[in-house]
Amino acid sequence: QIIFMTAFKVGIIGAGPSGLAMLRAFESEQKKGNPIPELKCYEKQDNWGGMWNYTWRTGVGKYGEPLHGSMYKYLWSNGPKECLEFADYTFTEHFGQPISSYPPREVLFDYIEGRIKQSNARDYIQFNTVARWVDYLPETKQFRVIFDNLVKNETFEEIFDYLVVGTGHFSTPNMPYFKGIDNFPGAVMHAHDFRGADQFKNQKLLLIGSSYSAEDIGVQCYKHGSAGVTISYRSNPLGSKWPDGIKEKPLVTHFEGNKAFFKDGTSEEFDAVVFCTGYQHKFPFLPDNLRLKTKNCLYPDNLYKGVIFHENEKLIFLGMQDQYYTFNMFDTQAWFARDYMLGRVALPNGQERRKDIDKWMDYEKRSLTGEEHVDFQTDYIKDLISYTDYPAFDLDKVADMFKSWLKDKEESILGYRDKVYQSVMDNTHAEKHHTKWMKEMDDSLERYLDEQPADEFELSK
Ligand code: FAD
Ligand code: NA7
Repeated sequence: QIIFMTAFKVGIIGAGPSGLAMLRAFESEQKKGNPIPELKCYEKQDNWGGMWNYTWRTGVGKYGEPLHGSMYKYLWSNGPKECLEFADYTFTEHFGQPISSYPPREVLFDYIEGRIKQSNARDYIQFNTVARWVDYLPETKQFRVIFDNLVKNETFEEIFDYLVVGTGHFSTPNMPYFKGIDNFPGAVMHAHDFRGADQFKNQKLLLIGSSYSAEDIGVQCYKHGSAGVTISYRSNPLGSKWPDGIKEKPLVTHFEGNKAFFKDGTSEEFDAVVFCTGYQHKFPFLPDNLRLKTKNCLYPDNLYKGVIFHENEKLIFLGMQDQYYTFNMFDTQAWFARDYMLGRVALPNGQERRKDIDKWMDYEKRSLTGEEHVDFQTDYIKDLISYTDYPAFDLDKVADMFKSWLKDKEESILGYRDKVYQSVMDNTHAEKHHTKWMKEMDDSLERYLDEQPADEFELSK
């Protein structure tokens, strides 16, 4: 087979779901017999999958690099899988049978890997290689990127015409200071370093923050036997119907020894503190003028269509938004970026791009509730899809599923993962998991695909 290359070179940093979506987008073009550019992808971990590639390590990796992973043992999808399903590779195609709507991490990793393994994408990826620094060369309109091959301990550089950054933004902790925390006698960590609930068994736990990490770490620790969980919020409580053993309090004001004091004047003793205070968008390899500067939101400033950097249109960012949609949103972004690089999507002038960005940012400002946020991201994806040939799917139905998911969580924060949904990609009805989520203590792929309920499984061991 003759593979035609267009005469330009694309560098991709990161082989998580976003970077892999970029490779897949080009691959689907190549399969049609169309020319694609020369591609190179660099990944600092020793495998693909990004966040879904679990690591037991904390702090730094084997080669002394800041560790990327923030996922933990017993992590189960916190949204229905039907909302993140790839349009060109369904769960049923991968597993050959219906599975439940909230699979554990290893199962989702297997699914991500299943799609990419069908292609020769691995040949384009250099693992254990970290992007150190990027320079833009205005004379040639190219990027010079300096990398370190961590295994060989060697530095090298590459030149690219387009640079795609897919390095994620849930890795570098945002870690505020609270007076007295310096002398707290127990464990103090950020959610990024949380590797599972086991170590907090029989402990009284304080979680600071009131978003996804606090909600899930709180519920996980409750499930796996913590003595009590208190969630401390800055703006709004999560407001779930908590079981005895989980409660919410306003923000911590300070600590004295193992005692935390709260804004409502109460105080309580704790064994451990986990900061669930979110993450920073961090790009230590990008110079100031190429760096995306944003907090976690649905439409970061300076990204045309959420992907093309406003100050330099040869720089592309994928997956930088806060996420309701995940894998299929990264796909639609990658397909858009591909068609833009191939010259099929015309880029409006700077003023028009600014106007478009402002329009979306205004829309985000007007979106206040969870349901409105879902509608926002649905409309964003609809807009992106309209430019490309990414397989169309019923986004309104996916939005409805997200809204039901929000209600399911409201009704039962411990039981929402037992609900099942229907795929909009191939109409498969998910099957209820053999064991209720609260009783399922084993999150392995092997156990997940086993047919027996928890009690029988225990007996057969
Ligand atoms: P990442 O998955 O973060 O991948 C980025 C990749 O870039 C990594 O492999 C990293 O090693 C690499 N990289 C970074 N810097 C460099 C560098 N300088 N040089 C080379 N490589 C580099 N989403 C869901 O859909 N469902 C969930 O249930 C869910 N749960 C989550 C739970 C947690 C605790 C976290 C943190 C996230 C969760 N997410 C969930 C969101 C998750 O981030 C996305 O699903 C997805 O992994 C984002 O893909 P990405 O490729 O953009 O980023
Ligand atoms: P998020 O969703 O960005 O939320 C961060 C939370 O941290 C949010 O509740 C913030 O409160 C809170 N925060 C931030 N700074 C502070 C300070 N200084 N004091 C108290 N509270 C603070 O991050 P998550 O980690 O929960 O979720 C990220 C992803 O990980 C997500 O996709 C999941 O699937 C997993 P605020 O509400 O702004 O007052």
